[in-house]
Amino acid sequence: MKFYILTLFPEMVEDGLNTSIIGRAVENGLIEIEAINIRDYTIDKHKKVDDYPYGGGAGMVMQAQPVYDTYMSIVERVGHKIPCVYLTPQGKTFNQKMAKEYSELDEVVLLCGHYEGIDERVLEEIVTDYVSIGDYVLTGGELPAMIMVDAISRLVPGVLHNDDSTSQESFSNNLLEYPQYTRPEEWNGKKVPEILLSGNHAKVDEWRHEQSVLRTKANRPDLLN
Ligand code: 6GU
Repeated sequence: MKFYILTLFPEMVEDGLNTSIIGRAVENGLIEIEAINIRDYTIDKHKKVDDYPYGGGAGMVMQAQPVYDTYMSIVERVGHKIPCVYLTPQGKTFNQKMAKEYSELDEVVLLCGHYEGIDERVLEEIVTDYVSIGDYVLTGGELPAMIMVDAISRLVPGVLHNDDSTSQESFSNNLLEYPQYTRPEEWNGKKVPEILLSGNHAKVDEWRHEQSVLRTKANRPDLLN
């Protein structure tokens, strides 16, 4: 799967995604991440990419031309249009189901806005999906784009060594995950729950499911119908 990230801060995205599991997935060729600087496509002689909002108001708005030309440079290079996600607090809230759906695409463009947003006319031309990562406001779409890349990439086959580890995890069955323990058996006066040492897999599964339900009731009752 290939991610094209359109941003004014490509190094932020590159630096944030070159580590750990995602960095290894890139090295192994399972995913590809190309951060493209929108400023490289402005035709303004001072490399300007934003201007004052028509109608007045605070802040600056990113202009249509550089954003459009950045997206079209990809379309021309690959020879076809690619789904384009605009990261915005006004979008649909990102969740595990959406991550799974995006992980089945071959290519996606993630468009990161900054300042007070992007000229609506170019959004109408190129954007296919509007996505938010939650009900709070960030200074730009870069962190949300990185979050999407992480959540999507780990569902691409081969990225996690244990392909089964995503089917049991939080949200995939509308339950939060059960607690985990590792050695030592006793730490700080606290013992690992006895059942986990029993070797009885049916009992362990039953206990874990109970714990998942208890956690979900306590922390995320909205997930239980
Ligand atoms: Cl996608 N962008 C910005 N700027 N703020 C956000 C967001 C996105 N999602 C939640 N807050």
